[in-house]
Amino acid sequence: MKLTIAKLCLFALIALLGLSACGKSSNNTNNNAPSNQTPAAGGATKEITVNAVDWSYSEPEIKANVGDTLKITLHNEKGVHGLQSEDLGVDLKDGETATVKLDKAGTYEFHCNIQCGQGHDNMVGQIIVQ
Ligand SMILES: [Cu+2]
Repeated sequence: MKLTIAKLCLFALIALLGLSACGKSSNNTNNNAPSNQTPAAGGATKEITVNAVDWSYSEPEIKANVGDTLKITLHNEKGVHGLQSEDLGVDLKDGETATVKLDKAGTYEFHCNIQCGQGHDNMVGQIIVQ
């Protein structure tokens, strides 16, 4: 007797799982349609070398799209400078490259983080992600 009840329960369980599996697969078909209509923007890899002199950057404004990957290299042309963006987790010294995935739209400031003299505070720029 106990065995029969257990078998019935098992059968009911299998039937329920089967039904829910069918429900899920039909939902997936519906969900795929709208996502195909809105392809993600960006996705390109952008390579930029920023040349630093006393006291400015050659690329004070860098523009990119959401979803892009930015490869940013710092090259010191004159003086000793750094390039840091806390928001993007970038901290470069001369000759270094950082690779950043730009997931969120926004304006990200960067600045020199090596005390380089009287124009140090002018060494700022921004990365604009649209
Ligand atoms: Cu500086």
